[in-house]
Amino acid sequence: VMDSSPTPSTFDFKSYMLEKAISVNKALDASVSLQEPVKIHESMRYSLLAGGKRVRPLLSIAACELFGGHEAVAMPSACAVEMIHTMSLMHDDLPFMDNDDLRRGKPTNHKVYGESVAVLAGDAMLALAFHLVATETRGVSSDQVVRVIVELAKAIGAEGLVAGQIVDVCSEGDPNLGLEDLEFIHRSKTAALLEGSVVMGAILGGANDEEVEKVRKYARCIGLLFQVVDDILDVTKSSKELGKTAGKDLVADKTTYPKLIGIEKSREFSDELKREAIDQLAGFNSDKTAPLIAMANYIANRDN
Ligand code: GRG
Repeated sequence: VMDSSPTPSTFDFKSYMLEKAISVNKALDASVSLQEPVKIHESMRYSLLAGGKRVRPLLSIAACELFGGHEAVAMPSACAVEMIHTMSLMHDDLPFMDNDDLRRGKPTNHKVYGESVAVLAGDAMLALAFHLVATETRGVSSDQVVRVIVELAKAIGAEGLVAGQIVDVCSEGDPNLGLEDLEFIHRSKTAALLEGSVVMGAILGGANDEEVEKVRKYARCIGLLFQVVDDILDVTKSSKELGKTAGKDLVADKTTYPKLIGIEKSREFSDELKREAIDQLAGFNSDKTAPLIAMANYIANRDN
């Protein structure tokens, strides 16, 4: 049996991620069975179990464990945030949104099941996420469960994911898109659900209000960091791959951090965000902050 309270010096993030991803995948598999109507459940399972790094569930579990909660307490919420993430990708991939044929190395949901099924499977997954949190969360007060549901709703709706997507969609090709707009899109599209994931886990772990706000700030920083690094990789990858591939990111003239402030300033900004994220964890039990610190480093240093 592995010790679930790692110390920073001995902490092996890769094994931790792998171990958690396995239990998350098991729980996700169990959360959608192949029942009638088979078509919709098949489509849901196709995208939900197609792989993915499981960053959001891992954040929920790690935040819960930071405050002494057990993995099992956070598991329904961990599955819920992955369901929301997956359904947002399914909808984003549709022809009238981002129009992608491939996702997580496989044909996109609508390519396999058709557009109507992909829309409905996404809708069903959105509902299932809330159902799971409300019915399967054990060992905490109903007040905590309600607060978790509030966080999840906030992260998704017109002040979260949807806000980011609508501004992104409406500003496509706008040459006047500025730094503030770009930051709004990233904070809403990407950081909001990462924030929700961490905060939900913290609430379930028993964090008090002050502690919740600290990890919220941590999550906001790594959320924006995720996107700034993505933008930087876009440039470095594009220049490496130029000539080899005609990938759409190379063609599309989208606004990025390097385009607005240059690559050097973008790198400085990402260093700053990483530092600010890790600073938020300074007051907590250093045995237990290792996974969240490692996650910030992982997001900052990833190379694809
Ligand atoms: C949520 C109701 C509702 C509607 C969706 C379409 C839409 C509104 C939002 C799209 C948001 C979007 C595409 C955000 C990008 C998120 C992002 C950072 C994706 C990459 O995440 P990773 O790297 O991917 O964690 P894996 O595949 O590893 O899970």
